[in-house]
Amino acid sequence: MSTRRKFLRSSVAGSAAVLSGQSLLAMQEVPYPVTKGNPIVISTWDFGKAANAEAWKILSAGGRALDAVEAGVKVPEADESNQSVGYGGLPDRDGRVTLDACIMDEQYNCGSVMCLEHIMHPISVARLVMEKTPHVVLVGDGALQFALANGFKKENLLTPASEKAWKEWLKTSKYEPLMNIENKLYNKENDPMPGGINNHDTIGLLAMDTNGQLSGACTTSGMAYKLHGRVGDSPIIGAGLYVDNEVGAATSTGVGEEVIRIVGSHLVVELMRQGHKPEAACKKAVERIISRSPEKAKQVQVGFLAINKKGEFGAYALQPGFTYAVKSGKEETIYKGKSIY
Ligand code: SD4
Repeated sequence: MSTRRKFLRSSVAGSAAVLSGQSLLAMQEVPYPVTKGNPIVISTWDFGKAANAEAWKILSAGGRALDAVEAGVKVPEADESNQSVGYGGLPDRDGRVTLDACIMDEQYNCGSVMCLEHIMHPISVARLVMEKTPHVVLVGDGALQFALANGFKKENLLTPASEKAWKEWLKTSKYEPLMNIENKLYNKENDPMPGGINNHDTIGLLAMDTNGQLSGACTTSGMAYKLHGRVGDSPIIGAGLYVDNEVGAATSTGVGEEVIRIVGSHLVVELMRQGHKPEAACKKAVERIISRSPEKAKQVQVGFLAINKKGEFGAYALQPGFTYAVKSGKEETIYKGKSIY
């Protein structure tokens, strides 16, 4: 199209926008052009690298972002050395491994399971909730019953290493979630929760496929040694994960209670809708946590990770120590997230 014709088209669209609400909506798409043909996957923490690699197999073959995010997070779910997600996850204070996961696609469909026991891949159960039921969330026994009815195998997810860590913790039963804070608040010698809590991470993974479609997944064993039945932000749509295919997607990690209070991931997406770049949107969400819980915010870790429709990404955390992994046609990188403190 000639420059002149392009100019005419945009000025017609511009004047129409003043007149009609519908055109105004169309105009809103301008800051978020779809980057077709440039798939990308981003995920929380260093171990996101292996998850990204799995997701990338699907994305680079032209597959759907939804399939990529599910395949990606299944890697840490099945990794017994990862004590914060799926199999091998640290148990609650009663010694039970209870898992939380959710998934969201490019059409605002979403599914979630909370406090699910005995199932290696809660993310796949969450996807089935989304695709095969009229519901969004299944919890506890109901989620397990649904999983078993759909062919999932009942397994023991408590590994000897996690059981040992839990028994060690039982000696003091002290619950102080100072997660992944890479500063004076934490050192191994005075670890209040020995046995892995300070390496306790959730995986939130966001992907854009070759068609420019976004999806996300988030899965965790939650806070180690939590009260039985406690659910964090991770499986809560809007808190631990949100995908708005018009604007972008966001996910979170850290102390879920603080994220739930501000509906963090949805907030990040709405801030991107208002024009903020992903990193700035994540920073503003972190600042919101500080403004809501100023004292608590100094003690705990929360990190947000986001991507917009241009494929731009960014992150921000309360404390130093938050990392995230990125894989695209251009790079395979682990970034250090910036932090307020
Ligand atoms: C939760 N947000 O259950 C999760 C835990 C987590 O890094 O992300 N840990 O609150």
